[in-house]
Amino acid sequence: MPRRTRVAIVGGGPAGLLLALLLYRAGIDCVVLERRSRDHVLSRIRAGVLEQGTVDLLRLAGVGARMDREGLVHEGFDIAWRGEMLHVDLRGLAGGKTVTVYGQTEVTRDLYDALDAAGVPIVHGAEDVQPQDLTTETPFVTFRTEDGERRLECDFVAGCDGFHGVCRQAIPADQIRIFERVYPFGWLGLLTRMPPVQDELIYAHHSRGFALCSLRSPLLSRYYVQCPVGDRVEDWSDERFYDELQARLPERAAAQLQRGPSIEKSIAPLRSFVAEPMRHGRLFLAGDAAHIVPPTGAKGLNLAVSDIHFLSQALIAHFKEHEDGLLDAYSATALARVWKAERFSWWFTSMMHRFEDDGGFGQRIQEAEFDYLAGSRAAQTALAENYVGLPHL
Ligand code: FAS
Ligand code: PHB
Repeated sequence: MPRRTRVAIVGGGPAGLLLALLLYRAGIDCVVLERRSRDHVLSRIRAGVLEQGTVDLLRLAGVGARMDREGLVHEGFDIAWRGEMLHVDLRGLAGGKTVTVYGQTEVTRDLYDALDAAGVPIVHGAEDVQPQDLTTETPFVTFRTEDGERRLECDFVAGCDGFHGVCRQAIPADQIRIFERVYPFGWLGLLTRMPPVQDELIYAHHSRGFALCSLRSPLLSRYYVQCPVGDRVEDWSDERFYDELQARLPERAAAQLQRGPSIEKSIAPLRSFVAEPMRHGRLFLAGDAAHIVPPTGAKGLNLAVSDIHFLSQALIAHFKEHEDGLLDAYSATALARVWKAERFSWWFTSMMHRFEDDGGFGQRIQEAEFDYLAGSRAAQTALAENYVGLPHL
């Protein structure tokens, strides 16, 4: 592990790993500092839907081969409401664009494999990482491994350490502004080695709560049900989960459900969150370290990738062309796209979930949202173009 590098990347999730690979491809040294073990990082089950822009960037980074072989191109999805199914024709409505179903775990695995092959230093088990002297020309990062205290000198620090990371916390409170909305429910997710209800995703609105039928492959299904925010995984047996999922799906879809033992089950809280700006001196935030969206719009991972698209271009311009215009514009550029995805994720979440305290007015507004969507090509086009991902620029 070198004592000095160009970019110290804190966090070995998709954002940090993709940045490391893009910088390596541009001949720029970097080091990834990851708190957890690789097995732990790869044991997480998270996002499942990749926007076209994400697919394109992963190919550009040289990690698209397995995704192209195993990923499932989806041309549309269904919205279930009052027992009906509204098909959203992504390809037809969003100018031929589609999404690819390929799990974040697989994206992360592909990135790790490519970085190992490239010999990019990745430190797992990096404890007590502390970015320091961020507003000077000589920032550095201290951390601890089993070999003892370490110090990494660098030109820049990329804060890719997720919502619970340390990089955002390293910004003085009077230099950062937080925007947040916490939803009064969570998503209970279940993974099972069974064929899915159908080959396209189903987003279901129901008086009992939201449900989502997704997949990772034709023999690996991923399901979610909205659950009370205080619930624990141990409160939900597989049987209770499947009973609730079936109760929230239209009969035709429910009849297709094949119940299998859960191989993963977890509850994710839902929030909308943005930290502004995404830069402090020589620290640049990217991905969940800077923003969180409710997973309804399948934007979290894709936003992390678009941040890295902007940040990698800016860092390459700095080191290769001695140009800092992109670096100086990074926060504003990234936030412009982040807020559009925050809006879409909030809107789709507000429409599809059961809000107990909304009273009659909130439920009537949800009904009107769906009726307008079902009757308007313009409304469906707006939904489709946001779902496939707005242009990076
Ligand atoms: P990540 O959180 O993935 O990675 C950050 C990395 O930094 C982690 O490996 C962490 O161990 C490490 N780290 C943290 N603190 C550190 C420290 N102090 N020092 C060193 N390393 C540190 N998005 C969707 O689109 N669809 C979904 O269904 C979906 N489900 C999700 C479920 C859960 C439980 C969570 C938490 C997120 C989910 N997301 C989903 C969003 C998710 O996919 C994120 O958007 C994505 O992981 C963002 O990637 P990163 O920004 O790299 O952050
Ligand atoms: C998933 O497959 O995990 C998934 C798909 C679509 C979403 C959220 C999660 O909106």
